[in-house]
Amino acid sequence: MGEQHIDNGVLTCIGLGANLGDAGAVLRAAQDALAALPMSSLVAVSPLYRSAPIDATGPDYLNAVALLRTTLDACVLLRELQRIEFDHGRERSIRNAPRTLDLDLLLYGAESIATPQLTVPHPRMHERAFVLRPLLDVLPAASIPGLGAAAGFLPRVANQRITRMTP
Ligand code: A4P
Ligand code: MG
Repeated sequence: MGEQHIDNGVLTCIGLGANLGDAGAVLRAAQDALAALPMSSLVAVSPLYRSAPIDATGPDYLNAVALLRTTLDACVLLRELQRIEFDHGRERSIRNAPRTLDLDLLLYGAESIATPQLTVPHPRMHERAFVLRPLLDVLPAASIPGLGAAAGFLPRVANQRITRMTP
């Protein structure tokens, strides 16, 4: 079961977002659910950030990024993330609709994946301060396959409103 220590496996980055209900409580519960995933260990979780909705409407989001080491393959991990979303009451409606919990698989080691269900790296991650800022907190040397150093994209998102909530 979860909370185990694993030394092998792939280092993955997961983006967490919520903008409905008690978003802080939802993100804390999501962290616990990630920590409980089988064949995985939660390495780090970034501070929480409050961010203005991008390509979306509704209240501000809370966002964070988790580092998870796992031996689950990427499509199994995606299904686990969708189960956690579902467990937290997400209603799938229109794309980019306000949601109680959104979990995106941002990076899966250095792999590039393109299947109908899964695109890794997440295709919009480098355009979004709410991904880049927490990602760089937990993994300053993060590299996006095909694009290069994540830190190199920060200047391009400097106009997006985002505030760190916790130290
Ligand atoms: N899918 C493909 N690749 C991936 C991946 N790497 N990670 C597929 C997760 N899912 C992936 O996702 C739709 C389908 O994408 C899934 O069935 C899966 O097979 P979804 O979560 O149901 O829909 P979505 O979240 O509305 O779409 P998506 O593409 O995740 O939206 P985005 O681009 O992530 O945008 N503004 C702020 N400030 N903070 C936010 O967190 N989030 C969004 C969501 C928009 N604006 C935001 C934020
Ligand atoms: Mg999503």
